[in-house]
Amino acid sequence: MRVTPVAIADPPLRSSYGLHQPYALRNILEFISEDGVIGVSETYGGEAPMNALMSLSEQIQGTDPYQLTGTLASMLGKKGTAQDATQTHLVPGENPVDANRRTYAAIEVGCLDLIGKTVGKSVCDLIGGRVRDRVPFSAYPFYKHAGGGGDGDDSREDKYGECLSPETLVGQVIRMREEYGFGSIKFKAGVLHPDEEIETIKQLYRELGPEVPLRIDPNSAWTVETSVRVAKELAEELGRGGYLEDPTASISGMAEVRRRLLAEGITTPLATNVAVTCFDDLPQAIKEDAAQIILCDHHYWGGMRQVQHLAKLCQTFDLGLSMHSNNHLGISLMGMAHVASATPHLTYACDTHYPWQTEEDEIVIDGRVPIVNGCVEITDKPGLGVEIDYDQLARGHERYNQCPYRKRDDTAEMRKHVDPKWERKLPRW
Ligand code: GKR
Ligand code: MG
Repeated sequence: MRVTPVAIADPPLRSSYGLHQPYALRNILEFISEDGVIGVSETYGGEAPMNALMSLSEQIQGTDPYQLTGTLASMLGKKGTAQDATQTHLVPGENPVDANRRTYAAIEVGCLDLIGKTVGKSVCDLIGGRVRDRVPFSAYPFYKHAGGGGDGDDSREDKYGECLSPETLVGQVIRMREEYGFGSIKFKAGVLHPDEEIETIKQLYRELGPEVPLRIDPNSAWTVETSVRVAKELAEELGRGGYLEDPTASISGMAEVRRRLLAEGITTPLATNVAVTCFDDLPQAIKEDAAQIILCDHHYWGGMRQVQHLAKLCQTFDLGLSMHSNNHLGISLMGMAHVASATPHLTYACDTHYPWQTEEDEIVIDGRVPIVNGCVEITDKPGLGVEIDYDQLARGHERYNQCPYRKRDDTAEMRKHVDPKWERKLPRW
């Protein structure tokens, strides 16, 4: 097993976590078989995930990738239920509760790619078979400061400019749709006053019409009161196949929002990747009707097959399923697309940060994975269908060595560039 940390330019995007650093971090894994076949995988970046993977290196040497579930399954067993350790107060990828599941997932995907490349089959066909050849993704607009990411001589073009108002956010979405053809929109909120964010959704709705589903995700920045108010004001706009994502913190907070909305006749579904992050969270969430859509992510739910188990549970309990994302490159995008392709009960387009990254940072041969008409196509290529471009990987690693970042810290970045006293306050409004 080889693990290579890379840094990829990332624009100054805002969320309730703060501000994105000029580089997002990823770890790229390679699993090399005795026959010299290489399976690849991509996961959260920086030092801690890399060390966690490297600590298993000896255990993995000589392991049969077909037996991986048995060999390393104990990593999935660790339970975590402490409320203060959920995703609410931590950036994704920094949650101790799912650390083992993240490590396991990265290994599982690499082994599946290795097996697929060895037997000449696509990963989606190894995990049950594709139910769709084109996987739909949604646009993921963010409020942002000016700049395209990267630092100094390594700065990237700023395609979208500063977007800190409803009008500029709408402009960003129009450009993204022109370039990628996205059929639905997930808007990252929790940054400006809720009235501005309501206005942003209203303007998007006016611009795009009722055929384009809209979602809004403030990452728990609102009180129950504000969440209810926003949902009421946006009942029409979010009600057309969209959803309200993690408006407030915790399973019980979400449940309270749901109760109050239903009492007022508002049925906009609530989605979550913050209040519910693992199987242990499901019993309470289902019992309290806290979320009607679960946002899966193979990177932290413990891999592709765990996502398929989650999908089955969602179907059983009449919950929708969609997919969450963090900054990523093409290997992760293909991982997401393959598991989505082999998951019948996926009821909404997945979200992806991919448009925020650039060709210059992509590490797969032939460059960026195309998103056409909002979809990623699953071909018949073996494994995940991508191979590493080693010159590009070396550049990404060099960038990692040169940049000062070793973990994601949106608060520190916010203090550096926007407000030296900034705190992540939940709820803020
Ligand atoms: O990239 O700032 C961000 C997002 O807020 C990300 O960290 C979240 O994980 O995409 C996310 C979500 O909550 O849906
Ligand atoms: Mg979210």
